Amino acid sequence: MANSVGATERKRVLSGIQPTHDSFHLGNYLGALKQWVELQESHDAFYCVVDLHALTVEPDPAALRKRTLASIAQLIAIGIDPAKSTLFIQSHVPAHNQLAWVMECLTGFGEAGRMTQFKDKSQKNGADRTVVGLFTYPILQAADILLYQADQVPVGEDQRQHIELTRDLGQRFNSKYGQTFTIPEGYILKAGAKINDLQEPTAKMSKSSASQSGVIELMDTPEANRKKFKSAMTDTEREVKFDEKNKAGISNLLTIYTAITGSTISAAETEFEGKGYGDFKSAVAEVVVDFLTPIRNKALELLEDPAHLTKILSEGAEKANAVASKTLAETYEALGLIPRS
Ligand code: ATP
Ligand code: LTN
Repeated sequence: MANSVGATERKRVLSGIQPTHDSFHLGNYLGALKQWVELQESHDAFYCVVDLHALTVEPDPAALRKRTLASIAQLIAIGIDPAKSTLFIQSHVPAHNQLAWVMECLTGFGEAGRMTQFKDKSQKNGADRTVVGLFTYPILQAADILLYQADQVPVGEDQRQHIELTRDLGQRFNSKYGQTFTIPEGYILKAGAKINDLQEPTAKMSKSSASQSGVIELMDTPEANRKKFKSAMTDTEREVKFDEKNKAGISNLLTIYTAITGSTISAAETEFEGKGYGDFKSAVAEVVVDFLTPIRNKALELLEDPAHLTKILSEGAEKANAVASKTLAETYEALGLIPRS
């Protein structure tokens, strides 16, 4: 079994994704999830659906339940193999909340207030509608990572600051109370780390965008996704050329095209030399749709057998709990909390 043989020598990787929507999008996939799949071959991998983080956006219980299972199905459909990776739901491992409290007691108020994602989201919603959970969100994330002694954390560019906070908290704890946590590194690729919205190509593709017309969803129908590519925002020139500053839309499409096909930007520029934007957009749509269709079908098939998913999750929770409770016990011990006898 990949999980037991050599697990001790392999580096550990951990990542998480929120079940806040019915579908993941192409940005999630290219920025993070694609790397999750690759890393499970060489690393001892722990991947979780962070349902507790999703509580920061007022949940609808029925939707949360459905989206959590849909997230698991999509992760398996893109290639996360439960025989290779420990796949679990965050709330199945109580140590996440427990370590988060410890980390909250190590985090400065100003330090948490400097997190740009918190600043952006709280500014958007207004102070009265901002919950404290949004403020402590990155600290729960730090606990997710530190609990598993992760060496690497595959995420998109927007998570860099949260990984930095995780490192600071881990180092702070280790220097105050003795070596307890592995200090993780972000695993953030250059290509694909930021995929932009097709309609607003200077903003990141996001699950919580006001309009979904520029967001390519894994679970959307091929027709819907084709349409979104056809109406993607471009510019008034004619040349398919990578230039993020002046040609944000075309550059974003080139990034998507090369990330899916494995081609390079310059090869793609040559391929589409002399062709119009219409042809280019259709070509990008086709490679993406061809890639996503089997994923969508597989996820839909998995969702027809929820008992199978529940079994995978129960095994995942078992393995995750074993690792997490050990780290938590060491943390409590280092802090001087008396263990229950
Ligand atoms: P929201 O915008 O509502 O916060 P999201 O779409 O960013 O949601 P998350 O669940 O926060 O989705 O992110 C999951 C993973 O996908 C993270 O590792 C994040 O860095 C990555 N990611 C999200 N959006 C993009 C994007 N546009 N390009 C590249 N990576 C992304
Ligand atoms: N904030 C992350 C989700 C997340 C995460 C984690 C990522 C929660 N816990 C632990 C990596 C490791 C996001 O993607 N928005």
